Amino acid sequence: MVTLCQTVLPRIGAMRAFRAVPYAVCVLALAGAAACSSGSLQPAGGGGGGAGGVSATGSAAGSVKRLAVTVSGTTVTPAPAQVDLPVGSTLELSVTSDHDDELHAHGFDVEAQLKAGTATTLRLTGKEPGVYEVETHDPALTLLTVAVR
Ligand SMILES: [Cu+2]
Repeated sequence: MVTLCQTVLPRIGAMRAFRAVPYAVCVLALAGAAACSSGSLQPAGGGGGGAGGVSATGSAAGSVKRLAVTVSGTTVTPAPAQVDLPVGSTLELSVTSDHDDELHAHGFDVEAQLKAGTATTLRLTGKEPGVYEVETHDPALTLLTVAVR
């Protein structure tokens, strides 16, 4: 019996661990969906990198970065990524959607109405260090995250 226990128990343990994985993914997804009211969150996938298409003028604090994002249905172009923004610098974000929507920059407390086909520009100046989401509400999409450092 001792041999049986020794061989069976680890297998059960392994199965439980395996079954726990979809749960963990689900909880993360829920946490992401609820992020709207939380104000800030940790970056999803490691630091570094900026969104494709970000251009910067000047250097470090006081500079202006520009980023144009297009929303088509539920597709965000360029794909959502993290943009680093030094404290005191400004991100000039231009968003064009194919439908009316609400644009919300967490942490900056900036909201704007998106009109289908018309570019809306937000100027986000980094003040409090943190990682903030910029999203739409209808449907709820994350356009990018801004890491103020
Ligand atoms: Cu929001």
